[in-house]
Amino acid sequence: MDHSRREFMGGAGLVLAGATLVAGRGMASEIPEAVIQESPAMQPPLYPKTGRDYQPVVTLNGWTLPFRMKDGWKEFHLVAEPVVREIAPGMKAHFWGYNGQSPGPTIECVEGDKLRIFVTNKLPEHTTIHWHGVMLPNGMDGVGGLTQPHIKPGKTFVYEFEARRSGTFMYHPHADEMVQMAMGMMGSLVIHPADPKFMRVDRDFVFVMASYDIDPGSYVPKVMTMTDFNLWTWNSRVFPGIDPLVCGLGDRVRVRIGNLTMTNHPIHKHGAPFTVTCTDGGWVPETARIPEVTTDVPVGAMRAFEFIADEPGDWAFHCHKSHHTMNAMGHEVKTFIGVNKDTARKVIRRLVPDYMPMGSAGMAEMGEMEMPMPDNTLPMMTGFGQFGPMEMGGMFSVVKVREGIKRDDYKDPGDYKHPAGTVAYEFKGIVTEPARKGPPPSSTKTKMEFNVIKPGSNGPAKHQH
Ligand SMILES: [Cu+2]
Repeated sequence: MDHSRREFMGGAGLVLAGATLVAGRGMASEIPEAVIQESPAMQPPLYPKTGRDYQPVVTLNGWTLPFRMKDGWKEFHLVAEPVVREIAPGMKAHFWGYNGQSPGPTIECVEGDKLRIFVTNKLPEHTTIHWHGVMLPNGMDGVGGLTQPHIKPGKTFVYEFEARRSGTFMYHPHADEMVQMAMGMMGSLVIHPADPKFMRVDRDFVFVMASYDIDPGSYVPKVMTMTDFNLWTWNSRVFPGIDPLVCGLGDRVRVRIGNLTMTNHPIHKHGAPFTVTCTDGGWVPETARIPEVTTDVPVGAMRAFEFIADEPGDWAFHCHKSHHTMNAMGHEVKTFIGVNKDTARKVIRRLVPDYMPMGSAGMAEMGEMEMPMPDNTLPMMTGFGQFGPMEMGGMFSVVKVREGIKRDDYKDPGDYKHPAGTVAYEFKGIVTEPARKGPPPSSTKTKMEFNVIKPGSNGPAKHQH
């Protein structure tokens, strides 16, 4: 590998000539075909037809890049290019990505594989690819200016390295990095263990977390946003556009998560606890693993956790920062809890004629009604379950555990059919007033001026202070 690498990196921009040197074949076959994916639908796991055995991953709303074997090398072709990504039905974003989508396709290989990854730049500016967390020769690390010349628009570079260490990794540009990542350029890289039996699971899901700032009604992310993002995505999708994680009862399941947002995400799963088995640095020794229901994924980190899907149901799975399970429009909405809507409407409509005050009894009404919205905008709180509005958005999905799901079946099995007597229900008896010292807070006279609207009372509050 060392001498061929020297040939490849011998001259800036001469990588294609290098490829010819090694292969000695016609140009037509020098570069593997760049497979393009136009659909945001989850593609079935790609079982290896050649090379060593592994349990392939499933990329939420994504796909695995096919490779070809050539003279002992696994060859891939990534194309950095402008793409259109459906964030959820009803909203598309104009991103930069790889091979037709953002994030780019997942790259899968096995510990010990020799990888040759061709990267063609079809962006209007230069780029590179950094293989985040992967141990490789320094000159393959993809840091523009530091370890390689930038890949200019129209050029193709070649990265070559041996997959030395199994685990979950990511790839992203290390060139105009803030802009290119704000535009959606990233992907997952999974190196499977050399021993196909080591840590093998029945289902292995992977996604990267990314945040975007897209104004309601627009299509292109604001690339200079540093912290105040308004779309919190898994594989550049938000709820209800994120695939459910479909599991057969009793399956051993792994979920691999990479974080390329600018903040941490406490990832929480309802139902069976899980154990983080792999971090950025490698597999966690068994004695160091702790059972959890929430694990924090720091910025720039990868975590893989495992659980046994031993309880059927529709188990919520989400980031526990509650503003990360909402879509855009949340920031400008003021708090109206306790405000008299009629008074507020009259006052504000003098300035904004079609103003509609909301949220005087909480924001749940937003989950139920269809508000007029700009084109290409998702409701802040949305999604319907079998019992009503779910009032979610952003980083939210559902782990769907069912009996009798076939091995490679990832189709949404629909709503969970709860056994009789196992769903929370309304109490129909007589409810006594809670025992407390003194009158309830809503009827307490205070010096502060405010109107309280009691639940169920329409119009002006009865108590005017
Ligand atoms: Cu979060």
